[in-house]
Amino acid sequence: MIWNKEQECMPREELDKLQLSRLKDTVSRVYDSVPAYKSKMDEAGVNPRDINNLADLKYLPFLTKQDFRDNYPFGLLAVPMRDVVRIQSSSGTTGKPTVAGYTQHDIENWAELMARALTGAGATADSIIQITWGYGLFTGGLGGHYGAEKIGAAVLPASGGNTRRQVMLMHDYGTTLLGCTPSYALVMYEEFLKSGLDRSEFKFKSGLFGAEPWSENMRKEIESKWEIDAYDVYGMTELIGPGVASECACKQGLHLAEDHFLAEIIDPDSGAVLPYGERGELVITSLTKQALPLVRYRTRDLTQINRQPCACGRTHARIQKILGRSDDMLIIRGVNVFPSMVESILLQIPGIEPQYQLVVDRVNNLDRLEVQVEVSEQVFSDEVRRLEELEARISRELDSGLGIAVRVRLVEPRTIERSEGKAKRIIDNRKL
Ligand code: DLL
Repeated sequence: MIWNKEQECMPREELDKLQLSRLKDTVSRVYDSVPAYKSKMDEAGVNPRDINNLADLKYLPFLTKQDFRDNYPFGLLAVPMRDVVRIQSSSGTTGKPTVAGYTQHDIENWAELMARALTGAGATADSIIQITWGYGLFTGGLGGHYGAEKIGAAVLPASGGNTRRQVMLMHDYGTTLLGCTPSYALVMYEEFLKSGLDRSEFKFKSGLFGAEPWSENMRKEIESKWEIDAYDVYGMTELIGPGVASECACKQGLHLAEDHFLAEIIDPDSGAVLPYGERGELVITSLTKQALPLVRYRTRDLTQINRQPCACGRTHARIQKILGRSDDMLIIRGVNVFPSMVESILLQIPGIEPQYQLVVDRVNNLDRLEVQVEVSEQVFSDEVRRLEELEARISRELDSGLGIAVRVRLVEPRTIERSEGKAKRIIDNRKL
């Protein structure tokens, strides 16, 4: 199912033309109305007239999180506050929150993009959509809400938390589609098991999950436990919120809304644009945003772009499932480790739960990675010898999969902290 065929299936040539005219407009607007962009561009010796085709984008300077900090809270806005109808912001775990502003037109585009994402995940006007991303300054809740309303579905604005009540709502109100973080979908599953309710009494068919990295094996886990189809949605506060890219029924990458965003992949160290198909950092330029246009924003998210035609008929390029953030990458004795790699290996081993944490310490000047994994109730009641065998097997598979020695610690069921939003996968004691 496709929400907006005209835009989502636009022939490539037309899309290129549309992108170029929108790019030129965006670059002129930021140059004329945002002093921070003007001074960066002047310093780099480029101006809007230098942008004559899409490849000229590479001459423009990058925008980074630091620019958001330097211009906190509203310095990057390209419209007067009287045109702003909404302000959202990120949680700001590493310093000041990142602030995003929206005009009415931006809000309408955002709803359109989330309508596309939800449609890709199977939503129709007949759906009952439970939004369990947090409502508030976080973009998940309201983004999902507006998209669901645009489709004409019935929205349950449950917001995050109170898992028991969430499961009750799902059951009693006949939720067909759930929007939340993938880790929370599993927390809800545990609660469902505890509830003693019968799966056949639920109408739950599919889920749209995002806001944190999750592996293909995590998808399988969620799909087989809940017996649903699980789809990925990507976004970030600065870009607009969720809906920048999302999966279709093929589940072979996330279609990037190319009529609204232009993507590049760069080498995170050198900043050089990488050849098509290589994996690197995603850099996004917005094409329609009014309040907070972004030119070459470094997302820190690592992925690759696929422009092969997709069987669903959409022409928009796909980004591969996000591997992780470059700043979530652990460097353990020189080897790069992402939590998503650990997750992918762990979930192939029977008897363990998709609940894990990476704990990094520095012992005698050497980094040590301990992976704590929950075992299933059944395995936990096994003999000690069996548990030791399982621990040894996990160690072996992680060692060979990651290329470094990892300590493994099996922990009791339900001991790793559950999150209602983004799961905390890393505890890095080296920084303390
Ligand atoms: O997480 C927006 C969102 C809400 C996306 C609901 C999807 C669903 P932020 O809090 O600003 O915004 O965090 C953005 O989260 O740069 C990625 O590192 C990560 N992220 C978001 N979606 C995905 C995903 C929202 N599908 C940051 N896969 C991004 C992997 C994701 N990582």
